[in-house]
Amino acid sequence: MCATCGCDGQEHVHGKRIVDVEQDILHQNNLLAERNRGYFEAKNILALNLVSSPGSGKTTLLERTLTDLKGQLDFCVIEGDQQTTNDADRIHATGTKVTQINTGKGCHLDSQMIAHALQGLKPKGDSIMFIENVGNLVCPAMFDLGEKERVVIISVTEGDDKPLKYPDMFFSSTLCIVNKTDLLPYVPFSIEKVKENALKINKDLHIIEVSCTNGDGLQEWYSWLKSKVLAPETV
Ligand SMILES: Nc1nc2c(ncn2[C@@H]2O[C@H](COP(=O)(O)OP(=O)(O)OP(=O)(O)O)[C@@H](O)[C@H]2O)c(=O)[nH]1
Ligand SMILES: [Mg+2]
Repeated sequence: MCATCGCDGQEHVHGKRIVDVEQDILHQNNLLAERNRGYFEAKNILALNLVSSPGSGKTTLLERTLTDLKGQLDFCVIEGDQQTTNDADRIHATGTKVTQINTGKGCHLDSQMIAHALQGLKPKGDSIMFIENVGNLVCPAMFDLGEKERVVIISVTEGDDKPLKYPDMFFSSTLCIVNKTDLLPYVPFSIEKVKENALKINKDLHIIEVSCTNGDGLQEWYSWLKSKVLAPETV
């Protein structure tokens, strides 16, 4: 028996079964993602899928946003991690409705997990739903959750070459947040280079530089958010 894919060695087509299974999983995921998207559209919920490597600052950005915009916009959050409720606890402390999904061995959220979480969360209409994905710059790129837009976060400690090394994530996102700019004096990271690399992958990518620690750039992120849900004259 073939040790790679388990076939009987007759008419061996290396990797074919793996590709078939992967296509099937993604097809099922995409079908349910469309249902989630319909749910969000019907309730006028702006669903944003936050993706990044572990530790880029997704939860910190959410903590700041939910605190600073409290009373101006309605939010709820789905947190995705392999283990722990740490991030959900941090979001809960801001007074925001949140649910945690633990993926166990899984390295990404999928649309079925979101559909299930929505049943318990029951988000309000006319609101913003943040989905914090599992920290991982690879697998979450393949899984549509039904979000309206994907927001990729990269922090300055990760290296300015990351858009070139993990292109799918930067290609499939509409906004890129470059976080931890307060650390720029201490790390060899070029803002110009990361922008150049990101735009090579996705020429339409909008890029905002922020520091969740000292607050630099957060107003631009808040304006971006408001521009998505409020009438232009009120932003
Ligand atoms: N210096 C600095 N540190 C930051 C900034 N934003 C976040 N951090 C720190 O970075 C670490 C990771 O932040 P998290 O918000 O937990 O990152 P995350 O992307 O949610 O991590 P995972 O959920 O594990 O993928 C924490 O120690 C934060 O305090 C920033 O703008 N500047
Ligand atoms: Mg987090």
